[in-house]
Amino acid sequence: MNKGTFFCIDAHTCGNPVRLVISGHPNLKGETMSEKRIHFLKEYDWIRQGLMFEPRGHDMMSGAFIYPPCSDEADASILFIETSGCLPMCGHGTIGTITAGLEGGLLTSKVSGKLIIDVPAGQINVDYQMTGKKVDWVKIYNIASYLAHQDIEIEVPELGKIKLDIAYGGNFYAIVEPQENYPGLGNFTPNQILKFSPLIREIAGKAIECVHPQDSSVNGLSHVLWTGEPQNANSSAANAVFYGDKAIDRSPCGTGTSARMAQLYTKGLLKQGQDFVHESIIGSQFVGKVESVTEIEGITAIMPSIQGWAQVTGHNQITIDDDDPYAFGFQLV
Ligand code: PYC
Repeated sequence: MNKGTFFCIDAHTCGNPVRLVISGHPNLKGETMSEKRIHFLKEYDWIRQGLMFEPRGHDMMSGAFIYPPCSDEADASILFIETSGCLPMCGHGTIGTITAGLEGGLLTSKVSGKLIIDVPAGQINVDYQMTGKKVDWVKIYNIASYLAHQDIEIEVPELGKIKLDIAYGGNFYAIVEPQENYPGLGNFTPNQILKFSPLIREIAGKAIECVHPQDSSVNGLSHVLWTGEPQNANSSAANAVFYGDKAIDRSPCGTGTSARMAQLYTKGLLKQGQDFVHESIIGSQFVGKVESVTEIEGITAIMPSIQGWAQVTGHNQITIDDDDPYAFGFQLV
């Protein structure tokens, strides 16, 4: 029996996939996107699994649904889906969704070049530029981001002692900078990132509690951000973000860039208003900036922006039929 047919626009943001689902939206209960996200996870997670996992998706697959706005001032809402669940916020996902949504005529703004979007982590403002029917770039004014924990020391099997910070940029990130047992991105292979990231996430996640002070449904250390020297002369820094079970972000990672800027700003290593050109593992770039400074429940936080681009790669009609033994996908972990 056919469980659902989903029309999708496939795109990538600076190299990382975004599958914008444009039909087959379940009716979600809740006043906010945070509540709707919980309802989706409880009742409709099969849709995420079917569209993100193999054989219809893959380890890096990430996507979104556009919903009507939850608040009077917003133009639309976004629900993010990916292999590990529904992220509260996803930067590359937003840039890809806005690009595909505008080019596909699914999003219209009240003010040209500007959008207000409700996401599970809160509300974001977006600027964009179009030439004809193509979106040139998208700039996200992300939610408040902050350095949550500093100088955590853990013992990682086969790697040894690792020191890390934990910062929030829409998801919680363990940030690993070059040190005695980590030589930096240039001398660490993708296989090493895939091997050691789940260990770091598990060990640090057990040792340190990560809960957003204003929304306890946003919790848990989910991502690991490895830093190093950039390849491009005009980049400020490089990073590789591990997410899900086997994924390394091919984009510079929007929430990761926000978390990294919060860490650097709080440590006095980045100034408000300064461009922070962040490079991914494949050399693609986002331009980040600390737009202003605020606080969350007494903790210093930044209001970051991230600018990047996306490209539509195709249109897809995906069916999920429960006659298929792999209707709801599988993962090789
Ligand atoms: O761009 O925020 C991001 C992101 C999160 C996971 C993968 N990309």
